[in-house]
Amino acid sequence: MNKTQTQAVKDFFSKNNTFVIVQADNPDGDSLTSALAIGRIIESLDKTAYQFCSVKIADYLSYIDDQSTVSSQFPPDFDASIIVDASAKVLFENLEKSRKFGLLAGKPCLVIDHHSNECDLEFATIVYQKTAVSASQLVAEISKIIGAKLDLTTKELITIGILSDSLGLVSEATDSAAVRLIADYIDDGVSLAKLDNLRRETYRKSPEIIKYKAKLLDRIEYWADGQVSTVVIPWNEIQTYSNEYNPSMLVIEEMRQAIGVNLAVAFKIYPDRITAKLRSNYGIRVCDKIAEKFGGGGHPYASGFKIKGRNTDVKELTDKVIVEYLRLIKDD
Ligand SMILES: [Mn+2]
Repeated sequence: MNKTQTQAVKDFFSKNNTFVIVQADNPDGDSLTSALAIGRIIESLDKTAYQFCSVKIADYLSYIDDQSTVSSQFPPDFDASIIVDASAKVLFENLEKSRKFGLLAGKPCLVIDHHSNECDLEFATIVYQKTAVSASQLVAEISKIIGAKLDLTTKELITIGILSDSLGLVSEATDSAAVRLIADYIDDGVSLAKLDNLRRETYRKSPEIIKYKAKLLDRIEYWADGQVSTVVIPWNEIQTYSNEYNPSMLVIEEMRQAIGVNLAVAFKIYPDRITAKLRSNYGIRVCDKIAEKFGGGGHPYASGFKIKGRNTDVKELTDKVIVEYLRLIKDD
């Protein structure tokens, strides 16, 4: 951040009074906590923050405080918008479809993101995009820039966001700044044990979901001499189970754990699209590159993409992903 950008961030918060905070169509823990944290910061400045997300926040995030403020209705009026944890247009399809992009376009818009893609939201007026393990960490940086004081709940939210995107401070993108920030927050009263306990409570699954997990595990397939594992989740299962638990998240970590596996991919088949979630093991930095090849994005060890249309054959898609994977590890 150079001086001009820092000043632009300060002006953005001082000159506007009513903000809409926007999450992408696939909100995760970090997206939710960064949105809620920046919302609380705005309110601490005696200004108004509306929370918008086009989809319902998943049940597995229900332990995160404050989320009842997130609405799928766009506020009638606002001065400026803030987009958190995303900067790629493809992640805002619902917003685009409902023509809400037009409402954002005429006004100042701050993007806060830690993904590696270049921001293609052409209406963004300030792009605060940096390498960091989570967007929540960048929210903490912004609070420093504008001199806002954070209360305990806001610090807890930021901590949850960092822990969630860094998989508990062990992902490769976890830097000392993230650890230091959390250390400071612990001094200020944040309890990691309390936050982890809350998270674990909501991770408990119903017996039906455990049974379904067994089915998914049974359907895992192995390719490329066991280096790539895939699972396919059809639409009827998405409909039945998604509300309680994201089917891919139910098995993808276990898929990655199998001996010999470098890359795990979970495909979900929707009526009008196929989505893929990718996870790779330490040292196999391929996920972002594979996802980008198919129009998606993410991080070296975790990414996703989406293919629109009804006619994509998942087996053909699997083959293409494997070809790309083999090409990338050969290049390495
Ligand atoms: Mn994130």
